[in-house]
Amino acid sequence: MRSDVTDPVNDQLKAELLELALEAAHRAGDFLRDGRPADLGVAATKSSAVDVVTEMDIASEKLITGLIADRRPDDGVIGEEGASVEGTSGVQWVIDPIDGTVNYLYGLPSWAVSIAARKDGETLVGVVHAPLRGETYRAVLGEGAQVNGHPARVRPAPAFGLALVGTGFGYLAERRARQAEVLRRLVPEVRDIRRGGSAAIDLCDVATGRLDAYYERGLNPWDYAAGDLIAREAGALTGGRPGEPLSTELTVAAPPGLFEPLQARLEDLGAWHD
Ligand code: LIP
Repeated sequence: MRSDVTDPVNDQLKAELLELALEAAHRAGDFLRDGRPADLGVAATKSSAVDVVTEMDIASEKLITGLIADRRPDDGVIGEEGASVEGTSGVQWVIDPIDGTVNYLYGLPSWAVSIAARKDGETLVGVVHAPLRGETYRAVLGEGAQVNGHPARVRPAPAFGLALVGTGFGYLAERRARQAEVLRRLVPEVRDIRRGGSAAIDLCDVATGRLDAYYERGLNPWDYAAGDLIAREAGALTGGRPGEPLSTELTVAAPPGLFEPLQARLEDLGAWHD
């Protein structure tokens, strides 16, 4: 169904999914903000010694998935900390209970709860809640993007050399070395680089014009699912390599006019491979 065609059933579903995503994100965000232990430590590691999980990541995902199971028991779920439910409704929730975990561990403010709902593989609803920013970003497919209830729009594309570009680095040292090499070539060609530590927030910063562009290799669906929709509904183009959708291989987001040259330059620099 084209997103610009009115479909009362789909509209009702999108409204229900948005309401649940907002409630879950705010409840998890309040828990994470107010309940962060002063002595928070690393509960476990994943792909490397610096790919960390805290007790709060696990508890946040449990809170979110419990609410979804209670309200929509037939939906599927995937979450960064292991949530995996097949579901039968065709709706799948994609959850990052803390995007920016290392920031959260260190007490830095740039972290968020990221929740997306997909139907038959298409993202219908995305919510990114950043408690320490006091901001909640949301989008519904075909209905625009908002930050704290106000319309979110990308900044008009600047010349390539005036672009403020966000990026990030993976948890494996070999990949970080390769990403630094790409960055070494790119940084003299743009205004400047920002590395915030949360892909979801970086994508929302593109959506609100706080970044001109963002790219990163190695993200997982839970990192980008909600922020991708928010950025697109705010006027950005998103993708991976030329002609490809965004993926773990490469995520690129920017307004038209900047997206194309940045995507081409990243292709030239081999930003899509280790
Ligand atoms: C993080 C991403 C960030 C990336 C980090 C990490 P996490 O997700 O949001 O953009 O650079 O390496 O993957 O692990 O905090 O959910």
